[in-house]
Amino acid sequence: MRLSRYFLPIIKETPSEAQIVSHRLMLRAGMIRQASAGIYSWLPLGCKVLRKIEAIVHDEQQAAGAIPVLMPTIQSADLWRQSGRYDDYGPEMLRINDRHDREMLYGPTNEEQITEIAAAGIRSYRDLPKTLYHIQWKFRDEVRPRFGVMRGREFLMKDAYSFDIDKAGATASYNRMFVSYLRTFERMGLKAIPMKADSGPIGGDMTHEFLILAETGESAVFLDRTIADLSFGDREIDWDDAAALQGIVDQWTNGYARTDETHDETTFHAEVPEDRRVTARGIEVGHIFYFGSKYSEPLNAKVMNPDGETVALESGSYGIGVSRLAGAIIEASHDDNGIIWPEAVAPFEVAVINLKQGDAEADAACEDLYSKLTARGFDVLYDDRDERAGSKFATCDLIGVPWKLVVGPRGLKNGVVELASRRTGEKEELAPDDAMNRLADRFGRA
Ligand code: P5A
Repeated sequence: MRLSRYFLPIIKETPSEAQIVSHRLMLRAGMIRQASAGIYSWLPLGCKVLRKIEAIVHDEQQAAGAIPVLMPTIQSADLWRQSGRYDDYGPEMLRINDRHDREMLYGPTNEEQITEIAAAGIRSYRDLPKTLYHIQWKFRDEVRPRFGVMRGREFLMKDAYSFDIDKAGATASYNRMFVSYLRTFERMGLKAIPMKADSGPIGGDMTHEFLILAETGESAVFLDRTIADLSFGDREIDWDDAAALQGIVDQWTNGYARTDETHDETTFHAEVPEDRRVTARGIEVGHIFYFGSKYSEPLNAKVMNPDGETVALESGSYGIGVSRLAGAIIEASHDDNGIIWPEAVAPFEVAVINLKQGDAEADAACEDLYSKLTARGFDVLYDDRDERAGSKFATCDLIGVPWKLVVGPRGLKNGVVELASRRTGEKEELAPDDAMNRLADRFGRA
């Protein structure tokens, strides 16, 4: 993308309405624009990040065996009456009447909708297990929408739903999602720690929240440092090996890690030696639930088991805050100059910065780098504007591009360009081809 042709409405002054750094930076970097309280338009830069986050989520969901679907945002109130949640949900639910005065609602979640689909389409235990998911907008009329996309009213969620014949099967499905979340967040450059949580309006008795530690997080968290130090790495996974999956889940859940809703100070002190006790704040980026037949029973999602008995499906649901993640990643990764995107979700992977636009040699070298990097599969931002170098650097740092290739007449005389890392600030002078190869090695795009 040539910056001269892009739409990047950067704001110079710090927006006064934004209380936390991610909200300030998303507004300043021209990623989002508020449409009304808790509702945002995603401008090109923000939209690109959202799509990259979604792509990782899709990839990891499908790797774990979940099947993509797409359910509507508007749902019928009748379904929610059957589950009993129409009244339970309270004022957070946006209720709508259509022209025939039929009661509808803008979905805050989709347990009822998917259970109706399962009831119609799953006939026997032979059709199981199944996990279906989608990435779709939700609406919750939050009392205090705040912190930009972190607590919005309209927000993008990945929600998956599993269906099994019995509790053992449902536990295996739960564990599969648990492990898939460890991989998903790590791929985004995040450390998300699973914690014992409260199930709230979704229900059920087994539930974990995945939180990333950040001072601005809305939840107080209490954990054993050993859990924060775990990482998934590049272990091989056999998604059909229930025992192996259970082993991984145990590794993450055997130690103390709880949110304020389930925290118990006495147990915390008894289980965790003082030097390993961490009390911090966290941002909830995912939440998974096992709730058995809470929805399948009232919505009549029942099938025959191998013994010929009719039983209600065993279910769980699994959420990821896709739009919240854009803000959460910034909370976890920024400095005084702006955002520092992890490479996996960066809107642009490398910026080509022309120090002297209009200089024939510099222009030609930049064009060459831009087209070759693009051809090698890179997402490149070419700053071809007629601006001061300082202003180009400031923009590039604000929007968080992980790598800069700085091209100017002086370097070109010596046959070099400068490759600079946004994260470490390290700079290196290299021949243009070597700089491109260095990037290709790093991104695995040889
Ligand atoms: C799980 C999937 C559910 O709704 N039903 C379907 C279950 N869980 S949840 O915890 O309520 O939400 C899942 C994730 O969505 C994000 N989230 C939000 N993001 C932005 N603004 C909000 N107002 C908001 N509410 C929830 C969180 O990341 C949460 O973990």
